[in-house]
Amino acid sequence: MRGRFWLTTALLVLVAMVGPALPAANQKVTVTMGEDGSRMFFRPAQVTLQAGVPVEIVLVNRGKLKHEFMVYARPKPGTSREALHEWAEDNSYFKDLEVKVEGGGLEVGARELIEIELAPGKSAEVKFTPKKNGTFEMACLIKDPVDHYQAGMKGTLVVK
Ligand SMILES: [Cu+2]
Repeated sequence: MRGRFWLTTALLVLVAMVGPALPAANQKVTVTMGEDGSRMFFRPAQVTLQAGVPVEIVLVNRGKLKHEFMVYARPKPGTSREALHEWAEDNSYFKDLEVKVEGGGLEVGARELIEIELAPGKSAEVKFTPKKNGTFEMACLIKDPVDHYQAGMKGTLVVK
């Protein structure tokens, strides 16, 4: 028992020492969605990814409402809220990308997957390799029972 304890400890120390120095083989980010009083959120509201490196985004819906995850080019100034959903679909970051979604009992692999919806309490893993660099908007554009976007469900996704 004692030997195993020390072996485990030694391994953990080794991983702690070597880990940060190694180049990231892939990226993993958790984004939580939910409501906080009358506000709704993505946490964190800013996510930074490295282009060309496979990423796994774990989406967790901690709320009592259904939420969705969309990523798209920042809307042109003057884009109305009414026009935003169409803008988001037309300018989706996932266009021409192979995106795989696992979780909540569903597994989908799709090109041009535009929105990922999550029922309350569910989580999903979204896997893709970012290609385009830049600053993008992430949002939930659901309007039931109020406008989630206006309640604060928007954030920034940066690809470097
Ligand atoms: Cu939402």
